[in-house]
Amino acid sequence: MTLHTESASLGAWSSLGEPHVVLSLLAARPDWVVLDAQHGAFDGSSVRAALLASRHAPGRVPVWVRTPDGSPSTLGAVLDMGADGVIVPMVESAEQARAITAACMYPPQGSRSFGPSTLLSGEAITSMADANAAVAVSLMIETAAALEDVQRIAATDGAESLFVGPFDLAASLGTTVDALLADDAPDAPLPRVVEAAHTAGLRARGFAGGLERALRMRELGFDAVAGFTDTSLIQAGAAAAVAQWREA
Ligand code: 3PY
Ligand code: MG
Repeated sequence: MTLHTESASLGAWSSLGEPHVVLSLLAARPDWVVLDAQHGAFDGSSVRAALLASRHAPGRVPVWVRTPDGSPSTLGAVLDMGADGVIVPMVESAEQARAITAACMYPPQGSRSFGPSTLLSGEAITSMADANAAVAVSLMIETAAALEDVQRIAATDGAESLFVGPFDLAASLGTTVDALLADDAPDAPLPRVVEAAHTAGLRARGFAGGLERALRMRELGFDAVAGFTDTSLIQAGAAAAVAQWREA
């Protein structure tokens, strides 16, 4: 069964915490890029530097941040730095999801505190409503509890997408990523998340971290997949060079 449309987008995932690496990824013109501040090396200063650098890259694409948590202070700080979107890990309930989107939106939609520091990046906030409309909030579904509540989580006002973390989800369900990806029964975990997102009018996004898994996720109906990471590209390139040297 092939559900994907040609419009499914491909994202790059950066863990290394280095603006130059982000610019190298952007040079390949992916559809979007994620800076990983949960498990990657990005901290406040490297997120700020990478966001500023990426604004001046040719062919600007959205740059998102996967935050370490969903606290209002973390989300507000990253959005003030000019992130186009946030990917929030370990969302397990609709209540948690509502608190996250509220923290990302200025009143009346939410309770984000106003900080005009995106002026530093040369982009003034024209109005709070425009700023709210420009922010994309993606809620990570990566535990058995999140899967149980996935329809209510998807119905959260202000969410742009659900974002599957297959590695944590497989661990939480006591299975493997390969088994998760192989299962396309309508009530299987990944089709359930895709269906819940689409029914609520959200995008289904996810982490693949490799092209083969990314293509499979596209087949399963995902609209947007992070298909490669800076670390895996370096590891693959280094391994190929070493192998070529030893075989020659
Ligand atoms: C997961 O697969 O759990 C992720 O969070 C990907 O980074
Ligand atoms: Mg995870």
